[in-house]
Amino acid sequence: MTAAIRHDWSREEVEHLFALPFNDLLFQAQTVHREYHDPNAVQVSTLLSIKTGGCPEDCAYCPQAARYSTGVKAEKLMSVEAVLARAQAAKDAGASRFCMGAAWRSPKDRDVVKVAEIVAAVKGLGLQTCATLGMLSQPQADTLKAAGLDFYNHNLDTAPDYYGEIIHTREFQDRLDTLDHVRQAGLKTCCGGIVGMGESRAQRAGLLTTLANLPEHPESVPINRLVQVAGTPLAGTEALDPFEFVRSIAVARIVMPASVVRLSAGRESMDDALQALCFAAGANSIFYGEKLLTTGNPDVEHDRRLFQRLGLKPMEVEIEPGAVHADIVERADAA
Ligand code: SAM
Ligand code: DTB
Ligand code: SF4
Repeated sequence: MTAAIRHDWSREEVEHLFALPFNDLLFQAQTVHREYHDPNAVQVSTLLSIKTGGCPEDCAYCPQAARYSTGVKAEKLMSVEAVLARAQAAKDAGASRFCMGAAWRSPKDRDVVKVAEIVAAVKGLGLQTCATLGMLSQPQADTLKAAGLDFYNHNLDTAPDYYGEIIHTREFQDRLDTLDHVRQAGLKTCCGGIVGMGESRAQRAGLLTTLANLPEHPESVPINRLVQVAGTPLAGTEALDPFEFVRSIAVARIVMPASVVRLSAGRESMDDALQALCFAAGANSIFYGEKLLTTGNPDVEHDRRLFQRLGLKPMEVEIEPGAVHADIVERADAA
């Protein structure tokens, strides 16, 4: 019987999944994975920080918050031409989605106009587009959709009852509101969180329960393992047991069967065996390319070799046509 798409998970049920013997949990996750996905296909996204650092927020994990001394220099929004060159390189290297991140609490309307131009141009290269720009109003989400944006990434980050330990400059409800605007605009959602921030297992279950009980499961669910960056309040947090990370992936797979679950930040410090376990637990997406936003990621040669050794192939994705304006195409040609 195919696993149902449910939105009524209780935290106790999800905690029970976390507590299963490891092999039983992986078997269940792998079974669900095969019902909904090709188990050997992995979606490949490349990230680019299009506006780095200087962020007014206080997210305790983040190297881009202006208030922490992390060595990240604040930069202005990149030009369309500069972003296009990076997007083309990502496409040439084999990525099917290009994800653009900006260190904003929320963009100004004039920023959204500029990002919309960037999105339309990247879309014109024949890539899926994703942006993560902070909180969005409904009209801002609508503008990005009209420009050809496919996905918007906005994470819940952690369980509602741990959120106050991590971020004080905006509320959990603000995140739910942005996700609502994104869905209303007809964008696909990319929404997940971070584990290894000192939360309890029950709180990891709380994060995944909240994600699974959203009005619609996010199409893409990034599970990040905290990248500890010196200067952030979370630097020095006790490292999460690697098997607990695999369990988090497996539980995400089980509670959101049709979603693409991304083995997201943190891969640089994982060996190949741990990553293979994550794929076996139901992860079917990665960030590909030497850099995430400001921190490192495995190099592409290593990932190609890993795919080869595991018999994995890049997931074929549908690129929906975008609204491409002639002047943007001209710029792309010139870049
Ligand atoms: N400023 C926007 C926002 O916060 O919504 C967009 C960019 S922000 C860097 C995107 C996401 O990256 C965060 O929500 C968080 O989940 C993830 N992230 C940031 N720093 C991280 C770290 N050190 N380790 C793991 N994930 C991290
Ligand atoms: C997500 O869930 N993880 C990505 C992406 N969405 C934007 C970001 C990871 C950032 C890791 C820290 C850095 O490189 O700055
Ligand atoms: Fe700013 Fe986003 Fe980093 Fe929070 S996660 S400090 S909002 S860039």
